[in-house]
Amino acid sequence: MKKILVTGALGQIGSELTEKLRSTYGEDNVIASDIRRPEQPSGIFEEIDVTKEKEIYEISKKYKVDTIIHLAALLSAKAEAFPKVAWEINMGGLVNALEAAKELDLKFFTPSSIGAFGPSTPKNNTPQDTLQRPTTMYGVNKVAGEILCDYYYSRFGVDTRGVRFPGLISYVTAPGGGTTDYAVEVYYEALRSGTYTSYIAKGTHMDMMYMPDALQAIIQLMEADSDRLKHRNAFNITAMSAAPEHFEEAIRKHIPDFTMDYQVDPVRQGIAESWPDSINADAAKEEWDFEAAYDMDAMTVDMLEKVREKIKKNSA
Ligand code: VAH
Repeated sequence: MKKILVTGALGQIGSELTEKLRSTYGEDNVIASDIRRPEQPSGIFEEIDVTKEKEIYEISKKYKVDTIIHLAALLSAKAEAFPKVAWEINMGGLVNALEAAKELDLKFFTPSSIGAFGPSTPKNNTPQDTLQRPTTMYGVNKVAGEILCDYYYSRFGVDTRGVRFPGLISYVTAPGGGTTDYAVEVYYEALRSGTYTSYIAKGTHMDMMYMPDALQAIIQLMEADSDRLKHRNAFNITAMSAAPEHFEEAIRKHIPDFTMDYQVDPVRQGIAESWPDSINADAAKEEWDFEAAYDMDAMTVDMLEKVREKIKKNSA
């Protein structure tokens, strides 16, 4: 990768990935884009509506990028609330991005998710290759997206690559409209009020990962030797399988009086229960040497420190 266009650059992943890519590949080699211009863009920024057919193509051509990292999407809970809008953005946007990559011969990354699995998928140690019959619009978008990216690889030779992200925990930009957002909120509330009411029930396991590992995974996969890849779209990756009480336990090691209670949101609980409890990530290790660096305790130390700083600066 030398010159990269990031769509969805203002989102939870995009905001941190853009900075990481700029420090890795050079400030002027990363073009950030999103549906709206931020007040103070931190570098080259272009407004792109990914549902408009030619906008990704035009900007990719204007800056002569060699890679598109396509992150613009609605997450699971918002997609369940607005399924048709989700289809237009998540699938319409993806086709437009893939067409630009095909026309301009660009490398291509877009994330899938553990949401690409459904209730009939093996729940524990979910295999890389298995039954995928998701029961959410987000999951339908993700599994369709995986197959579409494989099609653009096999039919048109586009170098498409992707990972199935678990729930991502970060402190820079809050996630919006996800099922796993509780795993971010809990750190803020632990520091602000000392208590958190989880909308996901005790004992509900989902795979999770700290954002630094997610960013490393994207760069490592995109730089991996293409000949080693037996899979492309998309690799299972994970750092931990966790339920709300595991966050409570880890936070209590630093804030002993922290308490968690539960007020389950049936919609997001239903989505969570349709996903795996734990996934098998052997293929990512075997084919491009990926291993997460942060476990629950290491993530919690860093998250509490960073969120404390944000609250102190009153920017949280
Ligand atoms: C969501 N954070 O909750 C996303 C992610 C696995 C979860 O796809 O929708």
